Amino acid sequence: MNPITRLEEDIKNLKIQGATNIAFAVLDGLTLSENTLKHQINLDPHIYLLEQSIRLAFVRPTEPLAQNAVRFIFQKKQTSAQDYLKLGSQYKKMISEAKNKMGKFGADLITDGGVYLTHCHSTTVTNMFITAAKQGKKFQILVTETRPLYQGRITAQELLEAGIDHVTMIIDDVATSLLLKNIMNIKAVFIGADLLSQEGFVNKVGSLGIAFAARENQIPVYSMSILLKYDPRPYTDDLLERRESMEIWPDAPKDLKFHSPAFDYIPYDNNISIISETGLLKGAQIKNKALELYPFLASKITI
Ligand code: RUB
Repeated sequence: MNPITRLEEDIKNLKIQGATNIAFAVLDGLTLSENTLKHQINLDPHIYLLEQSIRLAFVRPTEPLAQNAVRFIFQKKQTSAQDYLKLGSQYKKMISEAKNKMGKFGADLITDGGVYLTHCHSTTVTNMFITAAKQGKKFQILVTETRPLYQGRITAQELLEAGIDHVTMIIDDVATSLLLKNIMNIKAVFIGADLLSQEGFVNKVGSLGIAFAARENQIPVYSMSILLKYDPRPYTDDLLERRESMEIWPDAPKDLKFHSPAFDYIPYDNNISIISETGLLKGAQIKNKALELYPFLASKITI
C-alpha cells in the first residue's frame, strides 16, 4: 500500500488518534511525500506536497491542528522541497514546546490527595499528569472508557506505565453522577480539545455532559489546548465529524439507524478555562490570543 494511503487509513480508523498525533502524522506524510518527489522530477514540489498534506489533514474534518500545519508550511512558495520539510520540523517544534509549557501550567493545579477526572485520550492531559507525578504529587485519576472505541484505555495504560498507580476506570455514564453528587470529591476535570472556536471548543463526544455536570457543582473544567488548534471558521454543527455505525455495532440489524458524532461542542462559560501555551485563558480571550500569536491562522488554504 502507498505509504500516504496507509497513513490516511490509520487516521481514518483511529489507529492514529488525538489531535496532536494526527498533526504529527501529517508531518510524517510530508517527509514521505518529499521522498516520492525525488523519483518524480516532473512534479511541482509546492503543488505535490500541498496536495498530499491536504489529503491527510482533512481525513478527520474537525482537526485544525493538522489543517493549520498546511496553513503554516504552505504560506508561500519555497525554493526547494527541503524548505517545506524545515517548516514542518518548525511546526512540530512549536507544538512540542507549547505542550511542555502547558504541562507545567496544568501540573501547578494538581495538589496532593486530589481526585481528577479525564475523558478520552489527550496526550496533552496525560503528559500533564505525568509531569505532576514527577514533581512528587500523589493524586487519583478517574478515566472514562470512552465509547464507542475505548480510547480511555490508552489513557489508563499510559498513566499506569508512567508509574501513576491511582488510576480508576469508569464507564462514560458514571461521570455525570460522580460530578453532580460530588461522589469521590472530584477536584477538577482535565480534558483535551480538538478545535478551539470563538465561543466554544470541541472535544470527544461526552465532554459536553461532563462540562455541564461539573459546572452544576462548581467543579472547574480545564481544557488543555494549544492555540494552534484555533479554527477561524464560524462554528456550526456541520463541522463535527460523524463516525461509521460499524464502530457502535458491527453486526447491527440491517434497518437500524445510527447517529454517531465523534465530538461535542462545548460553549465557553465561567467554569471553563483553557490551559494554553500562554497560561490560563477564558473563552473570550481565545480568538485574539490565537491570532496575535499565530497570525497565519487567518489565511486561506488554496492550491
Ligand atoms: C481525541 C480527543 C482528544 C483531543 C486532544 O479524540 O478528543 O482529547 O484530540 O488530543 P479521538 P491531544 O480519539 O476521536 O481522536 O491533547 O493529544 O492533542
